[in-house]
Amino acid sequence: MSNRLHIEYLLSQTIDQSASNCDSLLYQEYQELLNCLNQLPRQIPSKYFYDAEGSLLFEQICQLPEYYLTRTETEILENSAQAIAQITGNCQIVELGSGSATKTRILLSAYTHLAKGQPVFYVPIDISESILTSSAEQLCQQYPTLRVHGLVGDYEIALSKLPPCPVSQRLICFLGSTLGNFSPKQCNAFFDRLALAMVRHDYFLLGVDCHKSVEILTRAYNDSAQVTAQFNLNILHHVNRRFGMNFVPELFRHEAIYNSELQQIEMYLISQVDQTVVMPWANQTLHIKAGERILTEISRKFSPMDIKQQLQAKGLELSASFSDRQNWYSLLLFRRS
Ligand code: SAH
Ligand code: AVI
Repeated sequence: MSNRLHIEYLLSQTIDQSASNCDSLLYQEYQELLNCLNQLPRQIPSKYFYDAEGSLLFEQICQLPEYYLTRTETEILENSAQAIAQITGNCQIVELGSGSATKTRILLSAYTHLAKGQPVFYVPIDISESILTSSAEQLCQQYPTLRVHGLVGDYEIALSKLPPCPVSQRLICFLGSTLGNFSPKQCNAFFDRLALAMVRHDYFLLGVDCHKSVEILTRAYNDSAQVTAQFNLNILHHVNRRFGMNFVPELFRHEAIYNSELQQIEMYLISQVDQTVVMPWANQTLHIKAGERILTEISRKFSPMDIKQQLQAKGLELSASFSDRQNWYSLLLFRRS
């Protein structure tokens, strides 16, 4: 199996606090976090949800009755994977934020079937090393013709460092409505990077959560088993460990609200007391007041037509779109012209 599985690291995995490490990605991340925490409202980038524990909690979220996104996208993929493979033909499949790649298996089954015993090339990219390596190993076992080249790191960086494409085109997948975690400005910058990474006739498969009632949306992010609350609080454990900070997660509570003006779920951690948090490498102390909120995630909801127009402006044409019966979720296939 080892010659079919290769894992590459784009991020420094060790925490080096020395001044000589100022140029490292980790130090840049620390500066970014410091800037975010000093904004109003204070923020923590949502990529820090995903340490090993956070990835497991996200897997639990995907099973929750209130979190309709995963099962709806799964249903759409089951109904459309063969058609997608037929449209694109054999491709190198690149997946941004692949996670456990559970839904991706539906696509991989369609592509391995199409390839009739020839190798299928899969490039999963994820910031969470544990989930990426375990899913890559499982996939190699499940699909004997699969060649996996995993990239551990930020998918925005990875887009400019993709391994060579051994077949005539790429299919870049971005599932799970992870796009919704970008602000409109970040989304626009991401589309620019994406278009730059693609060559003529490459494909882009995007899964997005659509507008729907506020009740359904707020329930999905405030589940009765409190798994989303644990997921949200885990971000503090992760930044403590990663950057030597001393947040006390027990002094915060989870809240998710729908902002109807911006059409997005906003997830916050609300401080229950006045407290101070030390940012050791910057020699800075944060004074967080009781009731003050830290924004940990936005989850935007979309109209497929808006996305179509935005990507058209970047040179990507809509080839096909798939939805569920209630139009709660959309799977959009684009081609670079
Ligand atoms: N695609 C899967 C997982 C979605 S959860 C699904 O649809 O179920 C979002 C995934 O993106 C997580 O696995 C997380 O670790 C990863 N992720 C989040 N921010 C990232 C970043 N900046 N770079 C790379 N991966 C990221
Ligand atoms: C990964 N991302 C698309 C999820 C979402 O729905 O925004 C993360 C999540 N946050 C809370 N629940 C799930």
